[in-house]
Parts: sequence; C-alpha cells; structure tokens
Amino acid sequence: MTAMPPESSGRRADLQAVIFDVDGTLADTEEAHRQAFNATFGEFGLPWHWDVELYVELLGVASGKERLAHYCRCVDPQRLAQPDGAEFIARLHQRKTRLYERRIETGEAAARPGVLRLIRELREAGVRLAIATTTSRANVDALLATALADLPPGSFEVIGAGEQAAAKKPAPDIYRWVLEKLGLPGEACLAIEDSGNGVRAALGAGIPVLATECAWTRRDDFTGALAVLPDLEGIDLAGLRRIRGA
Ligand code: XBP
Ligand code: MG
Repeated sequence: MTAMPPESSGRRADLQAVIFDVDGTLADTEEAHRQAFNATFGEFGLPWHWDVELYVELLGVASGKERLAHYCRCVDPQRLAQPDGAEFIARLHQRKTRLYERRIETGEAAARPGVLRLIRELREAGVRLAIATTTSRANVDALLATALADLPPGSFEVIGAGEQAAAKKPAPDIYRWVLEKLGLPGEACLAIEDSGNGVRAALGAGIPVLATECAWTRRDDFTGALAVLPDLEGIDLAGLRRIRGA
C-alpha cells in the first residue's frame, strides 16, 4: 500500500487534465527497450552491449536516437563523424523501434500498478487525459494495443510523442505542445512522470508534477515534484487532488 503523500500547502486551479509520461510511468517498458537496442547491435554486427548498469546511466539521455548518438560519440567517435553518421544512427534506431514494437506486441510490458484503475476513474470523473512522451508514436500505439488495451479507445485526447518535439526531455517542448493541443494552462493540469528529465520537462512547461519512480530511475533527482511515490497503487482522484492542492 502506498504511504499517503503529503498534502499540498497551496490552493490551485481545479484539475482539468492529467498528462501521463509513457516509459516507466504508464508501463514498465525499459527492459524491452534495452533488449531491443542490444538485439539491434547484434543484427548490425556492432560490438556494443548495454547491460542494466550502463543502461541506467544512458537513460539520462532522453530519446533513444539521441542515446545512440551519445553512446557512439563515446565509443566510436570516428563512426559518428563519417558523412553518413547521422543516417547510420537513424537506421539503428529505426530497426530498434521495430524490434521493440514486436516485443511489446508479444505482451512483454505490463501497465504499472494502479495505472489502469486510475485512468478509468479520471475518465469517469470527466478529467481530460493526455500523453507526453519522448518515445516514438509507433511505440505508444503498440502499448495502447497491448498493455493498455483494457482502456476504451480514445482515452487519451492528445498524444504528444517523440515526433512532435525536436527538443527532448528535460526540454519542456513536448509538454508545451500537449498544453497547446489541450488548450489549457499548465496550472490546470498535473503531469505524472518517472524520471528526473521528465519532472524537469513538466516543470519547465509550468505543470505541477507527481513522480512515480521505477527501478530504472530510482536514483534520479526529482526536485520540484509535488511528491515521489513508488507507484500509483492506492492513488485515486481524491489522492491526486490532495497531492496537487485541488
Ligand atoms: C523514455 C525514453 C525513451 C525510451 C526509448 O521515454 O527516454 O527514449 O527509453 O524509446 P518517456 P525511444 O518520455 O516516455 O519516459 O527509443 O523510442 O526513444
Ligand atoms: Mg518515462
């Protein structure tokens, strides 16, 4: 049972929308991502392997494509400096995304504790729902069709994925894009995130944020989050309002 988080001190505008991050928040997906990256390295004949410890470190670079470029810059800067360096990274990431989708389609990732129940309650209460993620739209769709398939179609009114914002978390761009599509100010919303990058991205867009840490991001800096919870188990709309101050 999740320990009840602190009450917020100040009053806020009424909660009109909850904006969910995807990887690590809606579902436990990073092991599937890590396996897809490693399978891609094998297919391309690269002597690269991201073990768990290295992947935790590399997750500090949001977006898989930028993560690949960062790693290549560290271990094989000559390869990245070649004229086709960017195209090489894009090909790696494109293949990785396909391998990741296949893993998700086999049901490899599950919704995180409490997520499906909370989303149903928010929908029934008329709270609008959106997604703001760094990952590719194809990956979001694969999750919606599997780990989140119990949710009614169209549960998320706005889906902001990696294609919608060039600057990735911790930049606030994807959250600003989602707010614009919702037609809401940040203070009328609540973001739910699992990483320090995500918390900073939401705060940068003026959105109060609740952190639900996961195994991959437990060591992140969640400064500025209203609360840091192990997960959403036991958290209902009243609990979100208590945390947020309305
Ligand atoms: C988490 C990420 C993503 C995934 C890999 O996204 O940082 O980059 O690790 O997915 P979120 P891609 O904002 O949902 O937590 O390879 O598609 O980027
Ligand atoms: Mg995340």
